[in-house]
Amino acid sequence: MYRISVVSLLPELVEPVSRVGVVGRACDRGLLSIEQVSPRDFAPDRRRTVDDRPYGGGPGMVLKYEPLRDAIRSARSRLPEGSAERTLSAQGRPFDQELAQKLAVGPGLLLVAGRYEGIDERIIQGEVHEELSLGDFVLSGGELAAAVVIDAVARLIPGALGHEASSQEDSYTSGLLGHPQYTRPESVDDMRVPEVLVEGHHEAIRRWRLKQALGKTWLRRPVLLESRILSAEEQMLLQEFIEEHEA
Ligand code: 9D3
Repeated sequence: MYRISVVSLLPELVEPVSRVGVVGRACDRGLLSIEQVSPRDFAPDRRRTVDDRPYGGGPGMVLKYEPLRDAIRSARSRLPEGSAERTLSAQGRPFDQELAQKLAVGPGLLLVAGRYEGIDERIIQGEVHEELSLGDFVLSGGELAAAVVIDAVARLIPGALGHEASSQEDSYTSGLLGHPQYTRPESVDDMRVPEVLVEGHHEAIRRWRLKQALGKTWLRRPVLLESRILSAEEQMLLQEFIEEHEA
């Protein structure tokens, strides 16, 4: 069983992912367990203080060292040896599918979500060294980012997607944006499903989908194509797409 522990001040924000959908089912099937630990339960004072004013001044508050350290150590003590550990912060290295795949190897994952202006830097120095970000936009805290990481990792745990689907994309579409999808009806509001999909020739469909995936990636995320070696067939399909696009 893959074990995840989340240290955060707002477990209510993370919890829904562990109850529904792919992640919820993985928990129900006993493939995954998700535990929540709050630094508030480790604050020694009557008011259960977890934040304080930043040294050097400035707006907002900073998550205090000791309650966060103790919550992290408590969570760590109940995770398997060799579990990965990450904090979620706007200053982190960008999270991507390659890291999701590494984390999914297991045996467990400790996620620390910040709040307010951030966490005391000594937590990163002394406890959880690696920081992850979801990208260049500002969230109010790390909890939703932790939920995103849990979703991306959990669906890669063997068995989590059930028998019907595979998390291992076909190798030839990995690193590309998805191709367009259609379902019934064949015609609606004067828009038709592309004929090639209706005709049902598997090889023609495979080529059409690959061409659309390459073309959409070229249009929207050209950098993704730079780090990918294109086969002769892919180069030809992309060339066709570009010519049709420019026409
Ligand atoms: C507006 C405050 N910012 C000043 C430059 C710093 C800042 C502090 C705390 C920005 C964001 C946050 C809270 N964000 C996260 O904890 C976070 C996050 C994010 O904001 N964007 C993308 N990924 C992540 S992961 C955690």
